[in-house]
Amino acid sequence: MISFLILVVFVYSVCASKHSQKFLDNHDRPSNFIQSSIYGKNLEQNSLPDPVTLPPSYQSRDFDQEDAFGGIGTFAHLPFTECTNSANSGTFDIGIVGHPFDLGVSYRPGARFGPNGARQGARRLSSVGGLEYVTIDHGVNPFRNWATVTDCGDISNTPFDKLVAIQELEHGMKTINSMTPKNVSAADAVRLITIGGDHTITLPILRALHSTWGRVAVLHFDSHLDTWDPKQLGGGLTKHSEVNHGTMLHIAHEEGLLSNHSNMHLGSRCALFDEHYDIDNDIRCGFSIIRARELDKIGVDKVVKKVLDTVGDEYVYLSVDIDVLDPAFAPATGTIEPGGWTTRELLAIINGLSEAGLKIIGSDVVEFTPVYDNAAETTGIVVSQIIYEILQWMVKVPVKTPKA
Ligand SMILES: *[C@@H]1O[C@H](CO)[C@@H](O)[C@H](O)[C@H]1NC(C)=O
Ligand SMILES: *[C@@H]1O[C@H](CO)[C@@H](O)[C@H](O)[C@H]1NC(C)=O
Ligand SMILES: [Mn+2]
Repeated sequence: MISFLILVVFVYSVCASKHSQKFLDNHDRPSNFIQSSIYGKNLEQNSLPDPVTLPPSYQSRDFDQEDAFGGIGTFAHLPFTECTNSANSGTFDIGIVGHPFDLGVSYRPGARFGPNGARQGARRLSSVGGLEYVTIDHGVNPFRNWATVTDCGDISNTPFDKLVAIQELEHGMKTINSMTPKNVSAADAVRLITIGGDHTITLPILRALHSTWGRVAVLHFDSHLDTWDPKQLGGGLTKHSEVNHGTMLHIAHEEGLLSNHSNMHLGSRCALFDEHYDIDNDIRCGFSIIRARELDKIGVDKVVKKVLDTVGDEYVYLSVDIDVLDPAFAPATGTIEPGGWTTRELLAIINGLSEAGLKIIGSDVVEFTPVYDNAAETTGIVVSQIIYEILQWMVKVPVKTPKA
């Protein structure tokens, strides 16, 4: 085989040198590869088009942050704002905030890289010219409506101590939450969409938002309940072990952060540790449940109606654990449960809640763990699309605080 290859190379080089000799003899030396190739033989010398002179709008695009391949990788190419800096108060209405934290997981780790994974998944979204300029479903460009939307970057937190990290996240969220919105005629508080991070982060977020909004109805899209008694899930050992991504809603209830009766789990399909205790405790925490399998029987509209009937005009905090989706649609997560909703179903339910005008005051999308994603970035793109849908909701429904 090798000697055959050597022979081929030898014959080829002899022929090639003969050819170039011929060109030289004819004073017809090829000046580029195309002319010397067999395809170039038939090309008229003057048939190639002149280089195009770029119009001025293109010449100024050297560093176009809004271009799909320009600038630096913020969420949907949004401008970056240091949202914790009081000098930036009054410059934005809605912020996308990353929480790179995963010290609270019980199974696969790595969600601390979720915020940047979601930004990668959001490259195709853009405020101008991108795929989502105005969608056929919304007819609104949420990046160019009454609200100024920005990427706040990630909140620093230590990877060495879970409880300290949670305090850092709460402090960061409180600081951003205290900023004055830009469009004060539409809203009297900024609103934030947080990218996790494991689900523990919902606890510091709810703590940070409480002084602004009071008790909120949590709409919790998740395959699991996450109201587990800390004594049961990881608890009884140290304080550190009690605060984790399966207990944070229990703790939020104990701290008086949740609505008394209007919280809901949507898409549940988990195993229970104790059938009776877990459900009783969940009801005590103010939750009702729409299981994943109920959707097939009652449909999207009935799910939306049940939520409206439960929540009424209470303030809504939306928490989306990406494991609410079937692993076919979102494989890259920590605690996978087969048998979940499709992306279309989830987006349609969120859209239904938005159309109904539910008062959304904040949101998170959590448990995206990029290291388990595939080459097609399936999960990262889905996470970015869910955030886009939530953004549509926040733009559609401006909300005033109880003080207003
Ligand atoms: C502020 O928001 C209102 C809608 O609530 C809108 O009518 C108005 O144009 C916005 N102002 C600016 C400067 O975008
Ligand atoms: C919710 O429960 C708390 C504690 O029992 C109580 O103080 C509060 O008044 C209740 N809120 C409403 C709106 O019922
Ligand atoms: Mn969860």
